[in-house]
Amino acid sequence: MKITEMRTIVTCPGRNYVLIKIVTDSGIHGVGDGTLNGRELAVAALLEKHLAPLLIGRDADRIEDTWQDLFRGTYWRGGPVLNTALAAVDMALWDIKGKRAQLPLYSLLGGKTRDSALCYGHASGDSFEDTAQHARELIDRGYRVVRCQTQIPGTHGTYGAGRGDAPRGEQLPFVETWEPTPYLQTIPKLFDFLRRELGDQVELLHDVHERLNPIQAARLARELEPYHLFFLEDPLRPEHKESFRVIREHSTIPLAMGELFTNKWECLPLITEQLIDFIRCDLAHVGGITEAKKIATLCEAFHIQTAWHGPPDVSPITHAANVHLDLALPNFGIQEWSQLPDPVADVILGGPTYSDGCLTVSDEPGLGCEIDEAAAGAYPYQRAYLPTTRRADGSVHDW
Ligand code: KDG
Ligand code: MG
Repeated sequence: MKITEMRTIVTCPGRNYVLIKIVTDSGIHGVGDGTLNGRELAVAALLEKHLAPLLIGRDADRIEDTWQDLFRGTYWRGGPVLNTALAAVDMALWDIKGKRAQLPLYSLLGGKTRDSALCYGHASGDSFEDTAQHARELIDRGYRVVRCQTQIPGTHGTYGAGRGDAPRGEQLPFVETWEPTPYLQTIPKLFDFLRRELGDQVELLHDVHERLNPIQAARLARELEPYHLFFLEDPLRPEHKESFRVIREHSTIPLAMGELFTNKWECLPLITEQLIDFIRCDLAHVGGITEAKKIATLCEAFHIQTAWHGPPDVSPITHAANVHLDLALPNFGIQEWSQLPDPVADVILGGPTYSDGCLTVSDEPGLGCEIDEAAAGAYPYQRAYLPTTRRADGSVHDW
């Protein structure tokens, strides 16, 4: 079964998405997601100008060989742009394989190890009460695990605090301000408040979004211990892998990390030294299903569970790939789940279904998603940047 065409579709049904369709001479086609938030067109150009010509005439069945060739064979390797494009191709080839076999992806991955995937939603607020109220709304809708973020007094824009999406700069990035001291003072008080308001039955977690240095992260982890978080997410920058030891030395809080990693080698020291408890790679940025499955297997050997990144800035195709893996993997932990803007369903058909705190996918062959290209054309790309962050003295900080 030879690849005859790869089409790249850039669309904005409320969010910018870079999608692909790989077409074969048998008439079967596959869909993939190559969305990299704020740098969408770099991936689109790579797919269209550089990768499409390399794919024409290839055997669509040879996923691993194609992965190795696009990762290593092209010499320039790794990083979010190259590996997001690779992920799109990888997903589309798995979709084709599933359609050819007439089997859903989870079945090709070894079959279900569970009937549904536990997921968590995001509660945000400008105050502790707002965050608690949002968490209550999610709990009422069946969520058993809730990520909680709140606005930090004295700062301007705080990651995850606003309801809905982060402010998106269309001309230039929106600049947030940030200081670690008020953050470190606020977050333990938030969880103290939330436990008193919400009780002990609901699982809570928090995303630091790589904003602390090692000793600050260790302090936060220790101070959050009484509130028994499901996990503390991304406490440190991805460059600081060895520094996770500092947090481990001071706390037993479960740690999650990985949405900025782009391949298995970047994850390795955290896995082999058991410095984390959950791996949170993004399937769309790590080279797709092929690489994520290998990362999960490495993690299984070190008693680490998966918690694949599931933000609103990747399309339902990646969310579907996440859940297919979740259903098949023995060491699945939890799945992040985000509500997508309504028009997304006009463009991408299929994707996971939420019910009672868990996600499932259909038994359709492959990923179970389709792209309506005519509908996509009605939602043209709109430039949008992620915010950036500066300290009170004007210096750059991690967003
Ligand atoms: O584009 C950036 C987002 O994907 C990221 O900020 C979301 O941290 C995130 C999360 O945990 O969902
Ligand atoms: Mg995160």
